[in-house]
Amino acid sequence: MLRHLATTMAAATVITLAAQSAAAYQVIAPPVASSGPQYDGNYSVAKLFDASVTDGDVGVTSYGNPDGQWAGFGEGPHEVFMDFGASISPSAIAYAQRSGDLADADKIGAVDFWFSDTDFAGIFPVDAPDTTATITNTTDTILHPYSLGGTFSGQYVAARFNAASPGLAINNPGGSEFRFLAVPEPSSVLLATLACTGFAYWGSRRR
Ligand SMILES: [Ca+2]
Repeated sequence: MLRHLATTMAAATVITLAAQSAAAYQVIAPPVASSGPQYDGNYSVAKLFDASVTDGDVGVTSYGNPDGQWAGFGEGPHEVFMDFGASISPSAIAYAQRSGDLADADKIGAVDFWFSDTDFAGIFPVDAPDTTATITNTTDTILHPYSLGGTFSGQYVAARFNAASPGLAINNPGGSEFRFLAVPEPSSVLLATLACTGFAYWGSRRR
Protein backbone atom coordinates (compact mmCIF):
# COMPACT_ATOMS: atom_id res chain seq x y z
CA MET A 1 0.00 0.00 0.00
CA LEU A 2 2.73 2.42 0.99
CA ARG A 3 4.74 1.44 -2.04
CA HIS A 4 1.72 1.99 -4.25
CA LEU A 5 1.21 5.39 -2.64
CA ALA A 6 4.83 6.32 -3.20
CA THR A 7 4.66 5.18 -6.81
CA THR A 8 1.49 7.20 -7.32
CA MET A 9 3.15 10.24 -5.77
CA ALA A 10 6.18 9.79 -8.03
CA ALA A 11 3.94 9.61 -11.08
CA ALA A 12 2.09 12.72 -9.91
CA THR A 13 5.40 14.53 -9.46
CA VAL A 14 6.43 13.69 -13.00
CA ILE A 15 3.10 14.81 -14.40
CA THR A 16 3.21 18.06 -12.42
CA LEU A 17 6.73 18.89 -13.57
CA ALA A 18 5.87 17.94 -17.13
CA ALA A 19 2.97 20.39 -17.00
CA GLN A 20 5.23 23.10 -15.61
CA SER A 21 7.72 22.53 -18.39
CA ALA A 22 5.06 22.51 -21.11
CA ALA A 23 5.58 26.22 -21.78
CA ALA A 24 8.57 26.03 -24.10
CA TYR A 25 8.79 29.81 -24.19
CA GLN A 26 8.48 32.51 -21.56
CA VAL A 27 7.15 35.79 -22.91
CA ILE A 28 9.27 38.81 -21.95
CA ALA A 29 7.28 41.93 -21.09
CA PRO A 30 6.99 44.57 -23.85
CA PRO A 31 9.41 47.51 -24.00
CA VAL A 32 8.70 50.56 -21.86
CA ALA A 33 9.40 52.73 -24.91
CA SER A 34 9.62 52.13 -28.65
CA SER A 35 10.02 54.29 -31.73
CA GLY A 36 10.32 53.93 -35.48
CA PRO A 37 8.68 54.70 -38.81
CA GLN A 38 4.91 54.45 -39.20
CA TYR A 39 2.57 54.45 -42.16
CA ASP A 40 0.40 56.92 -40.26
CA GLY A 41 -0.79 57.50 -36.71
CA ASN A 42 -2.96 54.38 -36.82
CA TYR A 43 0.08 52.16 -37.47
CA SER A 44 2.60 53.23 -34.81
CA VAL A 45 5.35 50.90 -33.53
CA ALA A 46 3.44 50.71 -30.22
CA LYS A 47 0.84 48.59 -32.06
CA LEU A 48 3.36 45.72 -31.95
CA PHE A 49 2.87 45.65 -28.19
CA ASP A 50 -0.79 46.56 -27.63
CA ALA A 51 -2.32 43.09 -27.16
CA SER A 52 -2.35 40.78 -24.15
CA VAL A 53 0.18 37.96 -24.73
CA THR A 54 0.84 35.01 -22.40
CA ASP A 55 3.19 32.05 -22.76
CA GLY A 56 0.24 29.98 -24.00
CA ASP A 57 -0.39 32.34 -26.91
CA VAL A 58 2.98 31.59 -28.56
CA GLY A 59 2.47 29.48 -31.66
CA VAL A 60 -1.28 29.35 -31.06
CA THR A 61 -3.10 32.68 -30.97
CA SER A 62 -3.92 34.68 -34.08
CA TYR A 63 -3.64 38.46 -33.88
CA GLY A 64 -4.22 40.86 -36.78
CA ASN A 65 -7.55 42.65 -37.23
CA PRO A 66 -9.00 43.98 -35.01
CA ASP A 67 -5.69 43.94 -33.06
CA GLY A 68 -3.65 47.05 -33.76
CA GLN A 69 -1.01 46.68 -36.49
CA TRP A 70 2.32 48.42 -36.97
CA ALA A 71 3.24 49.28 -40.56
CA GLY A 72 6.17 51.23 -41.93
CA PHE A 73 5.72 53.59 -44.87
CA GLY A 74 7.03 51.86 -48.00
CA GLU A 75 8.90 48.58 -48.12
CA GLY A 76 11.76 49.66 -45.85
CA PRO A 77 13.80 48.14 -44.30
CA HIS A 78 12.26 49.79 -41.24
CA GLU A 79 14.49 50.56 -38.26
CA VAL A 80 13.00 50.44 -34.76
CA PHE A 81 14.38 51.23 -31.29
CA MET A 82 13.18 49.57 -28.07
CA ASP A 83 13.95 50.27 -24.41
CA PHE A 84 12.97 47.51 -21.96
CA GLY A 85 13.75 49.49 -18.81
CA ALA A 86 16.10 46.73 -17.60
CA SER A 87 18.28 44.15 -19.29
CA ILE A 88 16.55 41.21 -20.97
CA SER A 89 18.09 37.92 -22.16
CA PRO A 90 15.97 36.50 -24.99
CA SER A 91 16.76 33.43 -27.08
CA ALA A 92 13.82 33.70 -29.47
CA ILE A 93 11.10 36.04 -30.68
CA ALA A 94 7.40 35.66 -31.31
CA TYR A 95 6.04 37.47 -34.36
CA ALA A 96 2.57 37.85 -35.80
CA GLN A 97 2.45 39.34 -39.29
CA ARG A 98 0.03 42.15 -40.09
CA SER A 99 -2.91 40.98 -42.15
CA GLY A 100 -2.47 43.71 -44.78
CA ASP A 101 -4.60 44.30 -47.83
CA LEU A 102 -2.53 42.25 -50.29
CA ALA A 103 -1.60 38.60 -49.85
CA ASP A 104 2.07 38.92 -50.79
CA ALA A 105 2.67 42.43 -49.43
CA ASP A 106 3.00 43.97 -45.96
CA LYS A 107 4.90 41.00 -44.48
CA ILE A 108 8.30 40.81 -42.73
CA GLY A 109 10.82 38.17 -43.84
CA ALA A 110 13.74 38.79 -41.46
CA VAL A 111 14.64 40.97 -38.49
CA ASP A 112 18.22 42.03 -37.67
CA PHE A 113 18.92 42.75 -33.98
CA TRP A 114 21.51 44.71 -32.01
CA PHE A 115 21.49 44.50 -28.18
CA SER A 116 23.12 47.02 -25.86
CA ASP A 117 23.08 48.25 -22.26
CA THR A 118 23.83 51.73 -23.63
CA ASP A 119 21.07 53.80 -25.19
CA PHE A 120 21.44 54.01 -28.98
CA ALA A 121 20.25 57.62 -28.63
CA GLY A 122 18.48 57.52 -31.98
CA ILE A 123 21.60 56.56 -33.95
CA PHE A 124 21.07 53.26 -35.73
CA PRO A 125 24.11 50.93 -35.57
CA VAL A 126 26.19 50.52 -38.72
CA ASP A 127 28.09 47.40 -37.68
CA ALA A 128 26.89 43.85 -38.35
CA PRO A 129 23.85 42.81 -36.32
CA ASP A 130 24.27 40.57 -33.28
CA THR A 131 21.82 38.14 -34.81
CA THR A 132 19.01 37.80 -37.36
CA ALA A 133 15.66 36.06 -36.95
CA THR A 134 14.23 34.59 -40.14
CA ILE A 135 10.45 34.94 -40.26
CA THR A 136 9.22 31.96 -42.24
CA ASN A 137 5.46 32.32 -41.89
CA THR A 138 3.88 34.95 -44.12
CA THR A 139 0.44 33.42 -44.59
CA ASP A 140 -1.34 34.00 -41.26
CA THR A 141 -1.29 36.27 -38.20
CA ILE A 142 -0.51 33.61 -35.58
CA LEU A 143 2.17 34.61 -33.06
CA HIS A 144 4.81 32.16 -34.30
CA PRO A 145 8.12 31.63 -32.45
CA TYR A 146 11.50 32.05 -34.20
CA SER A 147 14.96 31.32 -32.80
CA LEU A 148 17.62 34.00 -32.32
CA GLY A 149 20.32 31.33 -32.67
CA GLY A 150 21.62 32.03 -29.16
CA THR A 151 20.93 34.12 -26.06
CA PHE A 152 21.46 37.88 -26.28
CA SER A 153 21.29 40.47 -23.51
CA GLY A 154 20.72 44.19 -23.18
CA GLN A 155 18.27 46.85 -22.07
CA TYR A 156 18.21 48.54 -25.47
CA VAL A 157 17.46 46.88 -28.78
CA ALA A 158 17.80 48.19 -32.32
CA ALA A 159 15.81 46.13 -34.82
CA ARG A 160 15.79 46.31 -38.61
CA PHE A 161 12.66 44.80 -40.15
CA ASN A 162 13.17 43.56 -43.72
CA ALA A 163 10.31 43.00 -46.16
CA ALA A 164 9.49 39.41 -47.08
CA SER A 165 8.80 40.38 -50.70
CA PRO A 166 10.77 43.48 -51.76
CA GLY A 167 10.09 45.12 -55.11
CA LEU A 168 6.30 45.13 -55.04
CA ALA A 169 4.41 48.19 -56.29
CA ILE A 170 2.55 48.53 -52.98
CA ASN A 171 4.23 47.26 -49.82
CA ASN A 172 4.04 48.58 -46.26
CA PRO A 173 5.39 45.71 -44.14
CA GLY A 174 5.00 45.56 -40.40
CA GLY A 175 3.42 43.30 -37.82
CA SER A 176 0.52 42.72 -35.48
CA GLU A 177 2.37 41.59 -32.33
CA PHE A 178 5.99 41.09 -31.36
CA ARG A 179 7.63 39.77 -28.20
CA PHE A 180 11.04 38.57 -27.14
CA LEU A 181 11.04 35.09 -25.60
CA ALA A 182 13.18 33.40 -22.97
CA VAL A 183 13.70 29.68 -23.54
CA PRO A 184 13.94 27.63 -20.31
CA GLU A 185 16.79 25.12 -20.15
CA PRO A 186 15.24 21.65 -20.77
CA SER A 187 18.12 19.94 -18.99
CA SER A 188 17.31 21.55 -15.63
CA VAL A 189 13.66 20.50 -15.88
CA LEU A 190 14.67 16.95 -16.76
CA LEU A 191 17.11 16.77 -13.85
CA ALA A 192 14.45 18.07 -11.45
CA THR A 193 12.02 15.44 -12.73
CA LEU A 194 14.53 12.62 -12.32
CA ALA A 195 15.58 13.83 -8.87
CA CYS A 196 12.00 13.97 -7.56
CA THR A 197 11.10 10.60 -9.12
CA GLY A 198 14.16 8.93 -7.60
CA PHE A 199 13.46 10.43 -4.18
CA ALA A 200 9.89 9.06 -4.12
CA TYR A 201 11.03 5.59 -5.23
CA TRP A 202 13.80 5.54 -2.61
CA GLY A 203 11.23 6.44 0.05
CA SER A 204 9.01 3.54 -1.00
CA ARG A 205 11.88 1.03 -0.74
CA ARG A 206 12.68 2.01 2.85
CA ARG A 207 9.19 1.02 3.91
CA1 LIG B 1 -0.98 44.63 -32.02
